[in-house]
Amino acid sequence: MVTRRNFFTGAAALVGAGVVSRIGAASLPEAPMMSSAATQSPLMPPNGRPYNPVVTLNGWSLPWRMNNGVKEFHLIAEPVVRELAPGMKANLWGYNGQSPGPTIEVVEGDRVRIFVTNHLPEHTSIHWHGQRLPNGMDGVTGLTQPGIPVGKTFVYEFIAKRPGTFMYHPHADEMTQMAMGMMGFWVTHPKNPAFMPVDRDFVFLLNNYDIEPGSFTPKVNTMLEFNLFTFNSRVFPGIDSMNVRQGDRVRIRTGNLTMTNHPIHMHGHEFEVTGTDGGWTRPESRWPEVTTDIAVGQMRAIEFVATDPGDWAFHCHKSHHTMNAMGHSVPTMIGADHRGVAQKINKLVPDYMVMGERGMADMGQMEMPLPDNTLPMMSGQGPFGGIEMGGMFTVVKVRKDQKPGDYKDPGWYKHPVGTLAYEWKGAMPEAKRSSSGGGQSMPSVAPEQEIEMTVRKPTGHGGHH
Ligand SMILES: [Cu+2]
Repeated sequence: MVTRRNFFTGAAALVGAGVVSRIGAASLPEAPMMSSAATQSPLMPPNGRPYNPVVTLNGWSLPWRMNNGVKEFHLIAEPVVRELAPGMKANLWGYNGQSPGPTIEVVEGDRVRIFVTNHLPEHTSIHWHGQRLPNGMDGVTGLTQPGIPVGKTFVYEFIAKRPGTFMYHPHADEMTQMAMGMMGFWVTHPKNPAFMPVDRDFVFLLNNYDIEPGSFTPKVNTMLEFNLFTFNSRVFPGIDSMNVRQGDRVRIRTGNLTMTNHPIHMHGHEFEVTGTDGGWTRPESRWPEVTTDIAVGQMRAIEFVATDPGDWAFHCHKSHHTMNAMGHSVPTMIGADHRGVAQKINKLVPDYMVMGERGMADMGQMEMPLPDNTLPMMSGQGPFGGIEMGGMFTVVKVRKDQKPGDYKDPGWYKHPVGTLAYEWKGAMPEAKRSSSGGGQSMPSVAPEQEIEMTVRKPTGHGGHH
């Protein structure tokens, strides 16, 4: 899926010759491009010091070249089309063909040189979030450098001093550029590969978009009312599962570049926060959790031993963040009796559908026609029916027979006999209810009673109610 773009045939005329000669390179390193949004196999280091590579969820790691002992990377900031899930594409800005950009993996002590070519319609820069580096390499437009002009290439060079978990993003017109998806992951591996070893090491970024159903480009001025909450610019059911072998020690690293915090929750296992963007946590500072809240701008590395086979949900615990674009502004109808009402409304609004009188679950298979480029609010089929989730949701699949180094989806879990919730088919005991006289029970309303209600045709988006 990686294609290579030769700079002497493509954008050579755009490259500032002065920049290249200043660092003495004969040419720019080639810039590999990615055409797929699928999770790519880990990039085994072909040269340099050895390390245990990470796996980027629905992403990839950027190949490099060695030039006199310096690891050279080439990022191209450019408009991209990102598939958010099958059925929905978005016009985003990113790097080397995708958004987020590729993960950069280096080893503690590496001298790193990153060429950044700007193919966006406005200036940009890259800030290397969390890194120890010379101040002039910090990438803050106006403060430590001028913005990289359209068509130009800048060079960042520093020694990756501290091992750990980092990210990169522009520090130039940030509101627009981050709302459009400009971001990427960075891992500096320890020079001793035996330091805090794990069997699987997954990375991804949390991001959010406001894309009107039927349109393709995020609204960049949105401050709070986002309608798509993503892991690495994918929404469920478009997010790959994280597939591990029973007994594996698993690390999952996440960074938050949305506009709100996300309590990330894992089923079936306890984990510990072993690292932040500030470094590894001291072992005596850790405690067990099943949910960890990640604030805006923070990164967290969590670790657990995958002891229990199964398909374990892994998701943000804010319930609106496990929904997709449609439906956030549908009025609540639970408990309202619609009989007769829909027919009356249909005379005025022919395509009106009554939704939600028994809850919202049937919206997973909502039959209201969707605009062309959007997703139902809750979807994804599991072995037992609709999963009724969207957004920031995926599954950690723990399997006895998942081979080391194999990241392929093993399919749905087959539950051993006697380990599955089942329907009770025996006699039902008489329910004992306390009689009224105090308490907060709601008076019941007979269906034939008049209920006054206002009805609004659901719109795609327009705020929460
Ligand atoms: Cu969330």
